[in-house]
Amino acid sequence: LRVENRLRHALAAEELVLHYQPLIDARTRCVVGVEALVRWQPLGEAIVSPGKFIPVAEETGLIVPLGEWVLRTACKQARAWIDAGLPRLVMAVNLSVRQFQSENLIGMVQRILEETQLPANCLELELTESMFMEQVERSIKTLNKLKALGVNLAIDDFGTGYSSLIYLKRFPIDKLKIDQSFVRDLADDPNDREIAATIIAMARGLKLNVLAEGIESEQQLDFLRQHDCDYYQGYLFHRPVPADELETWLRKNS
Ligand code: G
Ligand code: G
Ligand code: MN
Ligand code: NA
Repeated sequence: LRVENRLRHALAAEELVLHYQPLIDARTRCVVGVEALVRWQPLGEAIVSPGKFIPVAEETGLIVPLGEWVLRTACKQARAWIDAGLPRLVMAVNLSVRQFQSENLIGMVQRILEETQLPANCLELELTESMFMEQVERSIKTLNKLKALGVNLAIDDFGTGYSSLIYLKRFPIDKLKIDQSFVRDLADDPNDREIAATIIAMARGLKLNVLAEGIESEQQLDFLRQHDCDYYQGYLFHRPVPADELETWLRKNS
């Protein structure tokens, strides 16, 4: 309860900030998008990672206003970068289970796109496999409605869920994000190499884009390049940073 109240206060007191991490096109090595990652910075205290407070927000339902704040802030930022003349980027935003199952999701996304005047194809929503398990038919309807708005859909943490691969065939998905747990030991774990290579080949066969998360070393990158992964993300390229810092870097590097 204490965390819940502090989090409620954080939302009102504007203690939440978004950091942005570049998504890199493997062929051109250019930044083609960013992932928005929420951070909580209580006044005078250290940053709290979302791994600690997103689960609390989920349990208490606070994720709904918090998630709306994240989506609006990210879309506003993407619009501001377009207006500032920077190359067009895709803004990737994580959704939580409760947000995905909310009756108001489609309306909220539509309203925020209108409000911020962000073209729908500049928004990518990151979903996880666990969101689809319970109600497959309902999930497909929701995803179709999101696609009808024109937004992109990515499966985050791919390979870690209790997945049935059926959704790859039936769901209107654009991209798979290979979970960082498979990327971490690519240099020396033959199983991870096999899994990563298989996901990339499968994505290719299904005409889905594929991104590898958590790339930290040249060795990991070499392997992913050899296997023709489409997009890269990780500390090797850039850490998640505040908007102004990213903007400075984009001006220098694009
Ligand atoms: O940035 P970091 O690695 O600390 O993020 C930890 C977890 O929090 C990741 O699983 C990430 O997807 C999740 N996360 C970060 N920002 C958001 C957000 O805005 N909404 C939701 N639902 N999850 C987020
Ligand atoms: O669940 P999701 O994939 O959204 O979470 C992404 C998380 O991974 C973010 O919290 C981000 O800070 C973290 N992250 C991004 N790049 C790297 C990396 O290269 N190494 C590690 N260890 N974490 C990373
Ligand atoms: Mn993500
Ligand atoms: Na992930």
